[in-house]
Amino acid sequence: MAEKKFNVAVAGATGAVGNQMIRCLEEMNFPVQSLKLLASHRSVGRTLRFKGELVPVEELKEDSFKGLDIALFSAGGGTSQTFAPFAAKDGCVVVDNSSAWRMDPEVPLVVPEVNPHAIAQHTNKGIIANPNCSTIQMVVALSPIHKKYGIKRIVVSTYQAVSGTGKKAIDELFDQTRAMINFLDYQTKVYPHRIAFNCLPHIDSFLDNGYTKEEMKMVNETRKILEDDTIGVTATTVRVPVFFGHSEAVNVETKDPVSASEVRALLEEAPGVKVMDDPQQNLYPLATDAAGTDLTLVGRIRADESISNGINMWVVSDNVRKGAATNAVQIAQVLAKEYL
Ligand code: NAP
Ligand code: 3JN
Repeated sequence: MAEKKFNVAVAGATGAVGNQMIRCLEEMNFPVQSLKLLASHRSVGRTLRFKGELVPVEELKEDSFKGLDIALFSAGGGTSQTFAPFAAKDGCVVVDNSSAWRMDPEVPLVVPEVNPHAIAQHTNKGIIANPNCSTIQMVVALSPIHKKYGIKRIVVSTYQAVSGTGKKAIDELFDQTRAMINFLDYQTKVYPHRIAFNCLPHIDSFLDNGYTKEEMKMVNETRKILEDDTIGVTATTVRVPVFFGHSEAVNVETKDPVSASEVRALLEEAPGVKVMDDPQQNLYPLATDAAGTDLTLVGRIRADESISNGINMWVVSDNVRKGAATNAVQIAQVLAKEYL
């Protein structure tokens, strides 16, 4: 029987994530019947390439989704909040990359390696949420440990690349770096401080509890995806002058005892994970190893000697690929194969 094909839209197609979504649909050979590219009115007149063809960018409108099966959204939370319901009303299932729907109890929040079964709940609102990039790579590495040993508490610090903030931030790091090494004045437009040769302990806006929204996304999304509200999670999220690839220092306390070698063996077999852990040979994951790949790289696995059941590890992934576009297309693959 011929493979079923789907009418697909990418909303936010001209952005850093949307562009990568188009590349992922192509690379992952998603069965696309037709592709509609949507962005703001500013991008009308532009074309983007898909499978060798130039596709025009259209303005995202309420009636953009008629006759479509799946829409991948990455045009910001406000845009998703407004337009995802119009897509769903027209029978087009939305895979949304923003935070707009993630914590809605009726909307599944999915990492295919961890909780693919949740995709069945797409029928509730016609929307499936893609988690935050920092959450995705962490739960890919921690879910096998949680399933086998039970996780009591997670303490995470992130080192996040500027591509997480989009196209303008990539340009800002580039421009500031070039200006500084040439002893020229630099401009600060995207971040509140210089990002070149600096680390900013500030991602997204600050909340009343002293944490940033990014930090609280990691807390709440991790519990929802691992389906366990008893897990204690605390996060410090930091922007670093790296273009692609988020790194994370993750400390976990498990319910049952587990050794570093048991964690290493478990992660060697885990879906979507590559263990790179031979410190004597200077082997540990780097952002430059992750960039351009779809794997979550784990290394520096060692016992936390300050507590009984503690493990430390270093977790790295490409934030624009597995942290956003690849995860969204993987969700769409399961949706298309098993539910549509
Ligand atoms: P970006 O490079 O700035 O691109 C933004 C995209 O949204 C562009 O295509 C832009 O179109 C479009 N857009 C903005 N306002 C719009 C409107 N009113 N109607 C239609 N399209 C509109 O940003 P990005 O890095 O790709 O991120 C986009 C969104 O993806 C973020 O806001 C966030 O919600 C989500 N995201 C998620 C993760 C994650 O962790 N999973 C990571 C990064 C981003 P124009 O070019 O026409 O302006
Ligand atoms: O900063 C990063 O590294 C990830 C950024 C994610 C992001 C950026 C703007 C808006 C998000 C997100 O996915 O949580 C959002 C948002 O939709 O809230």
